[in-house]
Formats: sequence, C-alpha cells, structure tokens
Amino acid sequence: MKAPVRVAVTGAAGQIGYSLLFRIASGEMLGKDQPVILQMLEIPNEKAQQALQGVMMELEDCAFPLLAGMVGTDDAMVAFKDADYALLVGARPRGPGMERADLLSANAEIFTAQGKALNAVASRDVKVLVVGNPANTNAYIAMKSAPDLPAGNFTAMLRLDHNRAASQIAAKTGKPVAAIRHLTVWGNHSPTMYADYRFATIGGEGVKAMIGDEAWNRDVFLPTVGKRGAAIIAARGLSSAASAANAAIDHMRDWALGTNGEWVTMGIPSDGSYGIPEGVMYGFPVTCENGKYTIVQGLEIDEFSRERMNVTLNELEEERAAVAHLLA
Ligand code: NAX
Repeated sequence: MKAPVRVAVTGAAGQIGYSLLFRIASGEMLGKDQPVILQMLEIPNEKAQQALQGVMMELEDCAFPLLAGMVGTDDAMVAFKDADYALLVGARPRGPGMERADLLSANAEIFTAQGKALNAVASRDVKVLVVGNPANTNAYIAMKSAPDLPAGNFTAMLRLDHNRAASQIAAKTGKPVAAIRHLTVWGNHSPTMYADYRFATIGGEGVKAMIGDEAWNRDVFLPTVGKRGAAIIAARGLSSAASAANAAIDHMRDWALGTNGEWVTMGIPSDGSYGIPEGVMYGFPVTCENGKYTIVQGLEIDEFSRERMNVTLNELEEERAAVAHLLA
C-alpha cells in the first residue's frame, strides 16, 4: 500500500462536499491503492461546523479502508497543511440584491486568503482545483496570491461543461458517451464557454460530419450546454451537486493518473497558446501524463470559433479587471 496523501476540501459541509468526500475516501479519485487523509475546511460558524462534524461521523461510519485520517477545521492554515491536493469548493454565493461586482469582491477576499494559506503551508507540488464560482477568476486570484507555488498548480473546473457537452453529443448521435474522443470546452465556466466538437470523433468518424447540421451547434447545442446549470436549478430547486462532484473527481483523477492520450478540458493559466493572453485562467484541451497537463497544440481556429473564444475571453478579462485592485 502507498503512503497516504493529504487531500484538502473546502466547503466540506455543502452540497457538493457531500457528494465529493465519500468518493475521494473510497478511492475513486486517486485510485484504489492510494490511502488519503481528508483535511476539511468550513466557515467558523456554529451551524457549518456542526454540519461538518456530522459529515465526518458519516465518513467514519463508512469504514473506508483507504481513509487514513481526517481533520475538520475552520482554519485554512490547518486544512492546507502539507496538502498534496486541494479542492476549493466553498465560495460565497450570490445573495439577494448582490451585484456581480460584489460577488467578485466577496470571493476575491476568500480566494486571496486561501491562496496565501496554500502558499504558506501546502506541499510545493499541491494540485489545486477551484470549483467555487466564479471558478476561473477565483482560481486566478488564488494563483496570484501564492507566488511561491508554480502558477501551473492552480486550475479551474471546466470538466462539468465538458461532460455536459459529451452527453449532449451522445444523445444527438445515439452513440455511447464513452466512445467520444477529442472534445473540448474553451474559456470561462459560465454561459459564455465555447464547447467545441469540431475535432471530436466517435469510432474514428468525425462528429461534425455525423451531426451535419451547423444550425444545431449554434441554436441547440451551445445554448443547452451553456445554460445547463440554470436548467438544473429550475428543475431541482438546487444547483448541480452530484454532477459537479463527479466532474471534480474526473478532473483530479485525470490530472494525477493521466489520460492515456485522450483530451480533457481543464481551466489552466494560459501560456499564450491560441492567442489567449498569458496567465488568463482559461479552459483548454489538454492531455495529462505523470501528473502534468499539456495543452493540445495545432488546432485550427475558424472564424466562428475565434469569435466565441473571444467572447468568453473578454468576460474573463472583465472579471480580472474587476478584482485587479484587490490583488495589488
Ligand atoms: P453550498 O452552499 O451547498 O456549499 C458551500 C459550502 O461552502 C457551505 O457549507 C459554506 O459554509 C462553505 N464555505 C463558504 N465559504 C467558505 C470559505 N471561505 N471556506 C470554507 N468553506 C466555505 O454550495 P455547493 O452547491 O456545494 O456549491 C459550491 C460552489 O460550487 C458554489 O460556488 C457553486 O456556484 C460552485 N459550482 C461550480 C461548478 C463548476 O462547474 N465550476 C458547478 C457546480 C456549482 O455551481
């Protein structure tokens, strides 16, 4: 058996946390041979801390063979101590009457503090995934607040959008979702994201040709994927939780254990590829190997795609500008 690794999860008593922690502890994220120590962070509020205690009791009651230890805390310095993986799920939701700028700055405060704590106490190789919204900008803020850690350790979750896109294509083509290769989602985790199946194949056949109908892409596919989060809220009365936790597991598993050449989508700091300015936390197609991701290169960007990629980039630039003064 391997030595245990430390996995920090913030927002541990929330909806996503409840779907996520049990899967991490059962080995679905890092493998059935990898013991984990869960380090869970919640806000210093009696109700939240009590709820966290309840989650920890349930984790205990599962008697997971791979769960080598647990810490529940309201202190980021404790939660992130020597963390090898950090899933930043907790965030400030938009309250009644709250403007977008207020939401950005409330979250900037959280992710500045958490970035600093990671910088101070986490493993130098910590792999960070930001799930809490606005995920890309929160990840950017955490990255900027952790100057002693490699910027590439910070990522944002686009995987739910990727998985949603894959399922829509499977339904449209009548093919199994597992057979879809080379799909990606560019940009921000928001309705502006650009899900792109131009390079996707199923059984070696091009998905674009299989679907054939350009209008479906623009009029059905992109709005369906972009507004899927809102559709879930309308149907369930609550935001996506199990599917978000599942996407977080997929993201971390693939980053840690590799994708065998398959493309996945990760929000990562741009290296300038595809004309996306360096440092912007943007969804790219990547492959993962030996714990590292690499952007898929050489894809042709047509006019429609460039336009879509710019719309989502502009939104990210606006978000970045709105929090710039807080990072100075
Ligand atoms: P919940 O409100 O159920 O849970 C969030 C938990 O985080 C709460 O228990 C809260 O006390 C805690 N929290 C808040 N601030 C914290 C802080 N500074 N430190 C530690 N804990 C803190 O929300 P849930 O449904 O679990 O969603 C969590 C976040 O994921 C939200 O920001 C949500 O918008 C975002 N999502 C992101 C998705 C993505 O694809 N990137 C999809 C799903 C989800 O909407």
